[in-house]
Amino acid sequence: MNESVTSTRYTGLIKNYLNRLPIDPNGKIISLGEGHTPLIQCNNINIVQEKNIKLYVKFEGLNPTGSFKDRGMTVAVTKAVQEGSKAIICASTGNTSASAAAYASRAGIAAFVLIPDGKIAMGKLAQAMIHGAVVIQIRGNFDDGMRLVKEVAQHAPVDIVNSINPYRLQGQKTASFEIVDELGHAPDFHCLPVGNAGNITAHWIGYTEYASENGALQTQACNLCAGNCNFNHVAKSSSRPKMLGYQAAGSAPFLRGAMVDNPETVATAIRIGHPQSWDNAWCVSKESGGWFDECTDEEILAAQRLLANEEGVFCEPASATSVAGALRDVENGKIPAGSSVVCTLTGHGLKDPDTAIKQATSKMITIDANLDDVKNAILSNMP
Ligand code: AN7
Repeated sequence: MNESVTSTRYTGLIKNYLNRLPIDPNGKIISLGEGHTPLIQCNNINIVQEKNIKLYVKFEGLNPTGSFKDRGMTVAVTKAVQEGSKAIICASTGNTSASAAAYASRAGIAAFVLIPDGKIAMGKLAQAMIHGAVVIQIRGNFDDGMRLVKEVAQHAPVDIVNSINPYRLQGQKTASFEIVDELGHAPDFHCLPVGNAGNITAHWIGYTEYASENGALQTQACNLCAGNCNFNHVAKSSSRPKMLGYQAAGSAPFLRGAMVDNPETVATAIRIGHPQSWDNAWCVSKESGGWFDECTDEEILAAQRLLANEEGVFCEPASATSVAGALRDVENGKIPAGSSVVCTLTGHGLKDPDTAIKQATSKMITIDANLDDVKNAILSNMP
């Protein structure tokens, strides 16, 4: 066995960013190889070309369980296991439960997940069930579940792995590291869909950590060559982006300036009215010079279709909120021409096949099984 081959194998974000995470490297690390997701430049969207925008999507749907939650879960579950925990618990709109279930099974501990009855996408439910979590459906929404999880954790030996667990945010901050490592600098704008606002907080922690270490706006040349090599030097000239948080119009407490009691949206992942990181997110928005805005369900679904049709990227509806908002703000000039923009695509489109099929523009054609009919189907549908 060639040792140099095995030692460079990517084995997850804890190993990759060990010196930046509060994890004991000598203890057991629970990883599924999360992180290291592609940053895809969008080349085919008209308005982006017209305004000379560099638009990148960070496709977090390519994490092991199909969402960004895995970044936080590897750190939270590793920490829980190293401290002797035997069970974790979360409330979830779907993705956290899928991730918690997978990492708990990997760790050999129990997972309890509280989900809103009938309001999570089918793929996410399948994940929680196949990984052997105890799935507790509640007649209520995410916010009810979150309240109950906080209460029950005081009465039962379970560790909460929602983003109120600080280790979750520590893991999720690594997405910012990857972006800066890859681009060589922070983007001008970073756009995220916002639910509990844990992820926008985590990204800001990451950008700030890199920028403060290297001195924001200070250029630090590579000390091995003239600075034009292909290595990923850490934050050579990293400042920090303006952070833009987009919510679904029916679940937009940051826009209302107050909690929303009965949130609704087709983007069930962000059907959240009482964000857990309320204060953090306001600080991020103000400190970065960014803003919050909202997108209608129609805008969200249109952005999901656009990415799928024009760029070959299939994300779930909640994730498309970042692109829906970004494109609108490119159009109206709030994001100036020439800017570099990263949109986080938080989850994979396969999570929610029902919504995708319902709104897909290409229709199925059913024909008899003969050559003429197939030929006809092709010739009458050529572009
Ligand atoms: C695809 O799974 O809250 O603002 O319980 O699944 O950090 O909450 C999911 C959130 C965006 C919002 N996109 O992130 C859960 C849950 C997707 C998500 C968000 C979620 P935060």
